[in-house]
Amino acid sequence: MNDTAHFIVEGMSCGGCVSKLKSALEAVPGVSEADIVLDGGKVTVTYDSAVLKPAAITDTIEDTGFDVVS
Ligand SMILES: [Cu+2]
Repeated sequence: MNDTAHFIVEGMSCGGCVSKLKSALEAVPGVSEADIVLDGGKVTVTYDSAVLKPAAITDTIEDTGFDVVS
């Protein structure tokens, strides 16, 4: 079932960071879409909760080099 998770992420400074994180998130099995707003570091991820836990999304964000604030 599709679920949506919201994160505030620090460390993105330009469009390159946004596309890097978007591609990393959308490459995770179970993630269907990642919407990222650079201003404020707002990240919204649509994912299948039967496949993936939100903690795995947090790990992906941190592994890509950014900090999850909340
Ligand atoms: Cu950048």
